[in-house]
Amino acid sequence: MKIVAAKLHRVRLPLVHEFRTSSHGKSRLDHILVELTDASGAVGWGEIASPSDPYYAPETVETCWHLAERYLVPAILGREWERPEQLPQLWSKVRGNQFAKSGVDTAGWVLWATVNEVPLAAALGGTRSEVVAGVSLGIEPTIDDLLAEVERHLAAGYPRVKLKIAPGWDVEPVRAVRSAHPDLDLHVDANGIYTEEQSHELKMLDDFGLTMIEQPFAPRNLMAHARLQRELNTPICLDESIETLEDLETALSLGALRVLNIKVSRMGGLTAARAAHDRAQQAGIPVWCGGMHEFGIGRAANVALSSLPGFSLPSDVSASAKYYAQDVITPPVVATQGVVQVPTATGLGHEVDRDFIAQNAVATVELTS
Ligand code: OSB
Ligand code: MG
Repeated sequence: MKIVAAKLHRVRLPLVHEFRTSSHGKSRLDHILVELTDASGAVGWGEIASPSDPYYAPETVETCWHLAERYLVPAILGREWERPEQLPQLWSKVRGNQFAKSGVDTAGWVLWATVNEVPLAAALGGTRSEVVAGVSLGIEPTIDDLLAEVERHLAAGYPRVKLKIAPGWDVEPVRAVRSAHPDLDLHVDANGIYTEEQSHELKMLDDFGLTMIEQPFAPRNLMAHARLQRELNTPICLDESIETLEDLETALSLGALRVLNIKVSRMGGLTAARAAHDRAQQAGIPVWCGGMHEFGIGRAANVALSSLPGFSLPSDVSASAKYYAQDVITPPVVATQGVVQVPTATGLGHEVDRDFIAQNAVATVELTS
């Protein structure tokens, strides 16, 4: 197979509900859609779902555009390849920049699945025909607003709720949600904002029967996570800390996690995300698929990944409608009682809406070999 042309589309969409984490808030997103075309004219789409600010990871939309245009796409244009796992090898000299790599890697997988006429999930080795979706709820202005958001998503049938926490917004909101919903599969995500000196509040959360506490400390501080895990019954889940398979290996040997959030974006693509799944499964660590408010293309890739057997916990693959009034794919991702069907159509499994992309694109570039 040979990719002969590539386009990058920077597409801007408003979020239907503003989202706030311990590090940032956002009401609209710019994601970069990657369109790869091979010599036969077949097309594969991927999505670079980087936030605009470097507060979750070091990348921004601008750095991703630069990396994709200048390094990643040029590394693969005109090169012969057989399997999508080979694409990351073609840009192996490029360090870091996982979000940028992820969009190009995913487009390669979708292209491969399209040409070989298999669904993306099957191409990855997925075994589930449906995946369970949870919702991730941001920090709300008041506890009443949060309770209303929880209520709204439980009414839609989502079986798991994750709450963003930060110092000053932790024990009280968790207590309120837990009192209202004693049996709910509930977990919290701190996005790395706590210091080890603030462990007291995290230890208080141990009494609420949470499924996990996600990323309490700074990403590189694996030692602090290992120390806290020894003092908690609640499993610690790592997100930002795990960008590579080597990170996962280190965290496993330190005992810094009992659950792993696998994000396609953060791992640098489907190739590495699947390898992380395989390694976690071997280590007996349950995994789930995290999200970055993806548009439909990245969201469909997350659904396909979540069909792998080790994804035993609900994933952040809620319906497109939780985020966007209209999506870049048709049909959009739909959840029925919190369950998303894994598409059986070949390739991405959804049509890509080129008109809608063109209407909402704020920049486009074409690259050829
Ligand atoms: O930590 O999972 C996170 C969104 C932006 C930055 C970080 C995170 C998130 C989410 C969103 O939790 C999950 C989703 O796509 O619904
Ligand atoms: Mg997280």
